[in-house]
Amino acid sequence: MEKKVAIVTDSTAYLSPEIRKQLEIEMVPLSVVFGEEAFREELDLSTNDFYEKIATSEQLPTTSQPAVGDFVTLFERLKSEGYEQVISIHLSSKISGTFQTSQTAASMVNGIEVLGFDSEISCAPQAYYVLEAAKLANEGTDGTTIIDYLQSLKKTCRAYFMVDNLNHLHRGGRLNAAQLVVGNLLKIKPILHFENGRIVPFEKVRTEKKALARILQLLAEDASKGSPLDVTVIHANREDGAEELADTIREAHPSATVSISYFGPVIGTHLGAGSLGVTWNKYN
Ligand code: MYR
Repeated sequence: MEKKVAIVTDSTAYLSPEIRKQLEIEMVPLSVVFGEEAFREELDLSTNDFYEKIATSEQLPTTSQPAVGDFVTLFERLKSEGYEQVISIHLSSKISGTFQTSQTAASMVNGIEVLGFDSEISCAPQAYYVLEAAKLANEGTDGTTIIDYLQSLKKTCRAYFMVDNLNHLHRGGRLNAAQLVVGNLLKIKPILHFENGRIVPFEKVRTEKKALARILQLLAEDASKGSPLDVTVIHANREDGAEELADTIREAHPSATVSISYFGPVIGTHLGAGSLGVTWNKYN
């Protein structure tokens, strides 16, 4: 007998409410905190309002993971709706306690099996895992098979990003590279990526132009090996820059599908406005 499998993620996948509704994906929000006031991203604070607020506010925000009760309430509801399994897909457990909190909640709810998936990343690549999982769940695939498939996809995931100012990542304690603090003073624009769930410098580059050129070179290398290119450009309040980059990629790779996504409030707090990222999957 097929099991009814629910798909849960958190807000940092930045999947639109329309797509979530269409594919029956549940979302648990993280929050940004200004002083004493917490705002759940998307629900209490839109991405545009967030970037406007940080541009004008003296106070720098921090972020917080969902409360365990948010997951307990959701898992209880899913159980009452007849779901037997949940795939709970979250941002890297090395940069947020969200994954661990979902696991704690899972141990508090009986009668529904929660299978956690630590994406070891966030944003558009996390969304990719969520969409793949939703597709399989809608086809009636068992939860364990879905988790195995997602694990196998991990080695295909490529994601590089760059920030305008390293201070945000440093302040939030999410950068594993003490030497880059010096780099920042020298105005180095390192290309960053994830390694074992942590953010580390991929290469130190002196200008943004060079960093973008290098990312495009990495993309071209994968394309030349025959990877079907499904590329996402991600931006932090930098729509024009993202459009320009997307156009450059489309020109260089006419057969590629290129979409644009964004760094919402929680991730934007840690990266800062102006950040850009590029992600794709390498299948060979
Ligand atoms: C929390 O307070 O639990 C949330 C912490 C979020 C840290 C985010 C660090 C930056 C992640 C960049 C993702 C780029 C993906 C391509």
